[in-house]
Amino acid sequence: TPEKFATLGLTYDDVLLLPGESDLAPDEIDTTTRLTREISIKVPLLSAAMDTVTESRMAIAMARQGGIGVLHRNLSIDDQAYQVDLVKRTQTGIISNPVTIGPDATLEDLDRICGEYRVSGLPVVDGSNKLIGIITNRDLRFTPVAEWGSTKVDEVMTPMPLVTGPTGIDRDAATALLRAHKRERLPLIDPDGTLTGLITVKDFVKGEQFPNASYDADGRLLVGAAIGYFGDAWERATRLIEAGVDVLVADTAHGHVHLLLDMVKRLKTDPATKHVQVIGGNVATKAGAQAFVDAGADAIKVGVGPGSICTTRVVTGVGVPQVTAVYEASLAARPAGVPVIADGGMKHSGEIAKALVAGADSVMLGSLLAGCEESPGELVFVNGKQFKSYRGMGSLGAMSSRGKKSYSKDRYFQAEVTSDDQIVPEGIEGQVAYRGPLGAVAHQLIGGLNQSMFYVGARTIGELQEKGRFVRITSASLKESHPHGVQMTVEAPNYSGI
Ligand code: RVP
Repeated sequence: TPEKFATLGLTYDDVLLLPGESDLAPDEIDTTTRLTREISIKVPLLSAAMDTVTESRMAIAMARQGGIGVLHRNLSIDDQAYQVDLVKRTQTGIISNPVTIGPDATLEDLDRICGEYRVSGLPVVDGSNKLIGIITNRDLRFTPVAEWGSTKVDEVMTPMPLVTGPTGIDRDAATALLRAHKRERLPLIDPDGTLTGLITVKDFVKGEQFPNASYDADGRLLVGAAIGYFGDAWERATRLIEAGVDVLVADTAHGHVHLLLDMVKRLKTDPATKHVQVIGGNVATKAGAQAFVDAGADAIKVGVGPGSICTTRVVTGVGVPQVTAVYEASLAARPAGVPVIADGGMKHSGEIAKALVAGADSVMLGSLLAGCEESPGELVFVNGKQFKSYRGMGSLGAMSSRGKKSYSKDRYFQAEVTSDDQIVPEGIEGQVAYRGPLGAVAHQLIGGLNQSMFYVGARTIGELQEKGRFVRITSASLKESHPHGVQMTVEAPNYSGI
């Protein structure tokens, strides 16, 4: 019989990385990593599939920084597919499928669509998608708001002929045209006048501002989306694929479950779905990881209970300390060439390198990103300080049917209930300090990782994984690691004290 007690479980605070011989210059360090079997990203960070962390705004921001966002699934299939669509249409060199408006729409419609997609102007097309004009926010300015509901787009748009480019134009030619005509937008058309794309100056410039951005083969931002495995899960998966999702993420608290493994197998064999990358999870053992390797998953997500808002280990007594869990999973995943994602339990940047050395290829973050400008939810003021709400997907609030329908209960094996007292939560609801835009937060996280790599003497993530060695520490050492004996007077941008 197998032994009753597994090895001692270790987590981030139980270990430190040993410094190693290093002859690196800062610009030599490369954090590019494998997200899945087929997708690489330049920054090994994912934002969590949680309704207080990742909707389209966060996903866009994450991809621009070089990571990827995983859209949560606590919303209808339509809404989630729409979020995928928002990301896929955003900030690319050439928008191959631009949002458009018809001539009979009102300025009110225009204003709403521009707000939803965060764009400042739209090509105007007729019923057969022929370009007939262009309309921007500027055109709105000369019409009083009171008249927006009754004014039609074709009354104020700039009609054809416009400066346009041919479908398939290259970057240099497009830049030259925009420059020569001092235009901000260049619609692309076929010889018969059908709109096929749009280039905006803003996107061209942004491309330069975000040198690490994660793009698909068509130059669109990468995006992931969470799926379950009960009920309409298959429909959700196929609709997300239609909307252009790059990575489907099996989003469950316990992934070592036959129904889910069967779903991954089906996704990876069905001709309609097998081109999309599928991340399986969550697991915390070698056997769990092996099951996903066997099912054909393109990456495996690890973490049972480490999350900051998670009470699974307390409520159920089940879990594996995260460093051990990642290490164990990697024992099955690494030989099969399947990347590992360490999900949950990160409090500071230092844990990213620890996770990678333990065997992960990237990490998923919840609490560290929930305080960003781009996460869903309003800012709240408490005693003059700014916070944003952050809750577990297994919390009462997220699983409750009060107010909005909960779509993600099956993450925690909870059936439909008629009242909230039938729910057994595995997470809590809370708030985290407001941290400003993701750009600044990511800068600290990536900067911290770069420093880790310098200390270890690793030029690449592969070298970090190979060279990195741990020293196990005591609780006295942990105290020594944190600032001690000093009252902090200034808040550091990368240190929370907890
Ligand atoms: P953290 O980064 O420590 O805040 O953890 C985020 C992770 O916690 C998520 O990616 C998810 O795996 C897990 N989670 C989300 N909800 C809950 C819960 O309610 N227990 N746990």
